[in-house]
Amino acid sequence: MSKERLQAEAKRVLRGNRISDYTVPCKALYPFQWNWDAGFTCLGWSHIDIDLVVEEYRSLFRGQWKNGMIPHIIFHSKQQDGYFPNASYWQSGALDYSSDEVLTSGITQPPVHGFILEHLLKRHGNNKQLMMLAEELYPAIMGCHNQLYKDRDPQGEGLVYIYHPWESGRDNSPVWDEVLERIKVDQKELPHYKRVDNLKADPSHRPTDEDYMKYVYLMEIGRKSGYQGRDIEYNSPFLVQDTLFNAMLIASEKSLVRLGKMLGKNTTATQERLETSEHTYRNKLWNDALDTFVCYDLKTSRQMEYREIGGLAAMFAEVPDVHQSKLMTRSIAKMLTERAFYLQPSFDTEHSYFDPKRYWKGPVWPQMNWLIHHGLLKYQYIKEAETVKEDLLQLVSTYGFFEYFDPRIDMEEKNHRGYGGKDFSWTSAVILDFIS
Ligand code: 9WN
Repeated sequence: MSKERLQAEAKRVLRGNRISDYTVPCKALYPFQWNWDAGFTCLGWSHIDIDLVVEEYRSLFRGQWKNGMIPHIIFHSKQQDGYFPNASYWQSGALDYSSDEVLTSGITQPPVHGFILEHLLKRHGNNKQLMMLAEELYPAIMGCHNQLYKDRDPQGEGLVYIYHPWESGRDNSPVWDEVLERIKVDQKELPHYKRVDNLKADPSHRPTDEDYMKYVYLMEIGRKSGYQGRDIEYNSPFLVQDTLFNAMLIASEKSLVRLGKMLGKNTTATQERLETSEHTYRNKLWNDALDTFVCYDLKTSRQMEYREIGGLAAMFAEVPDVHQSKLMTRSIAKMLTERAFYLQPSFDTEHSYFDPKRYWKGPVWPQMNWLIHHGLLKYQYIKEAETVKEDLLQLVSTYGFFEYFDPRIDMEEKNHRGYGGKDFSWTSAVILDFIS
């Protein structure tokens, strides 16, 4: 497909997913506004009409809680029968620190908005409307970061925890398996629920029923604790310092410092907090045997030793020192040269848990590879960054705007390698950002 055609198709997909003043990730599968999806989606809208970026962000921040949290789903639509878990399951509307304006879920997602805003400003030459948006959102994004550090960093280390796999953005990555295995739960102890995700996408690609039951169990812990505070720390068996989540937070904090300076704000406290975060991330999460950053299980006080896409995202936040970045890029470059796989798959392709079709257990995700591309550029790995970008353009132009893709270059079913939701917003958005 020519670049012009690809661009036109990407715009068609985005417009098709727009519902009044917000965008759904994919109509069939995810019919509301998702937190980090909205950020990536704005990358695409910015190449169509800046007004739509402003609207998208205003819709998202209507869902921000008074305590600062930006929930992972904003339920703008009242029609919720086709989705589980919907707003009546989360029951967060009654909390006096949730949003007064719109119903939401009770957990969050990787905090991408600081760096997305800065990227948009750079991309569009400090466009006046975007500057005004940055000024408007700066306190709200700062409020979100403040809440994370206050509520989720009990030892004041500069790393925040997540307490649900959905907060990581990589829902059923094999990284979470060992924690999930420790959870013993009987379906009868949980409120009645019925999954719908596996009716709308190929169930063999989706999380198993057993895993899903544990997701519901962890949601229950959040619900019973009002989704905040020390109860979660005591009661949740899942308490993880996630590589991706913290990398996104650090990258957004760095952007807030630079934006803050442009907007005439005092950035001293943020800079100090950043120093601690970077130092802890670089030391506590680095794994010498794997040459990458790994997540940390706060319940067992152990690293979770897997090579996967979350650790690589640290480059986007410019956390690795030069030595670490060399070691990390060596494995990225090896993979790109051997050409057995497209771009960066979500999980270690040599590990027995690697599954090229099942959700976050191996496939290639477009928005993750946008992060990898920019991470490589930040360390001057220009050739590798270009390969990642060209691979993504090729995958999407050949197979369509899917949620995620089979990473194997050599596979039998060559005509079909796009999985999950079709006509996906962040896929079209990162394509637009790459080629516009
Ligand atoms: C649960 C919307 C979201 C993404 C996540 C992705 C998937 C939902 C699900 O879809 O999560 O939030 O049902 O699996 O894992 O990263 O934000 O696109």
